[in-house]
Amino acid sequence: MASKAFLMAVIAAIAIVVPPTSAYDYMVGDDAGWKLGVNYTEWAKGKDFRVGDKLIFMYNKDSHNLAKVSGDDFKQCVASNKSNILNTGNEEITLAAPGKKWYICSVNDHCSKGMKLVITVSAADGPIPAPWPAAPTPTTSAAGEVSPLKSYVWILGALAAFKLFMV
Ligand SMILES: *[C@@H]1O[C@H](CO)[C@@H](O)[C@H](O)[C@H]1NC(C)=O
Ligand SMILES: *[C@@H]1O[C@H](CO)[C@@H](O)[C@H](O)[C@H]1NC(C)=O
Ligand SMILES: [Cu+2]
Repeated sequence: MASKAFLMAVIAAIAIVVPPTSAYDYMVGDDAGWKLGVNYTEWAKGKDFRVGDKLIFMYNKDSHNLAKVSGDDFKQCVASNKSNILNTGNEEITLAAPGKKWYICSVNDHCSKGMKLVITVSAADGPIPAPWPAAPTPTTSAAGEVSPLKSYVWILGALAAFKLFMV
């Protein structure tokens, strides 16, 4: 029973600590932005792209552009659909659907020199569904009354779990 109460306390603590998941903005290339000389495969490594997240491409628009391309175009480093070429110098692209996404700079041979990015987008994190779990029904004392001590112990457990979670 004690372990069940502890588990409930942990769940309660998680419900408090974990904020609703929110979309994340990725500055492509971090401080370097979108340019020659950055390894965007390395940059993308280990990142968990989700639907709703944003990719921000910052670049010198006189030297570069940004084209969303197909997997085939990506391999060949061409942007065959010219209407998918952007050139404002600051593109914010919201990842709208799961799957692979391919981006290149189609200026000269920049793509083959490394201005190319492929990412895999996963479904959005769902919101945390369960709010507060019901406190475990305190066992009644011999007198048939709820022991205030037991409620106190449960709160302490929740606080302890909270601290553990924060470490
Ligand atoms: C870029 O980084 C990836 C992953 O770390 C690596 O496999 C690849 O060889 C690098 N490319 C270049 C051109 O350095
Ligand atoms: C080119 O891209 C535009 C905009 O995304 C799209 O509407 C159009 O169908 C595409 N054309 C071809 C030939 O794929
Ligand atoms: Cu370029």
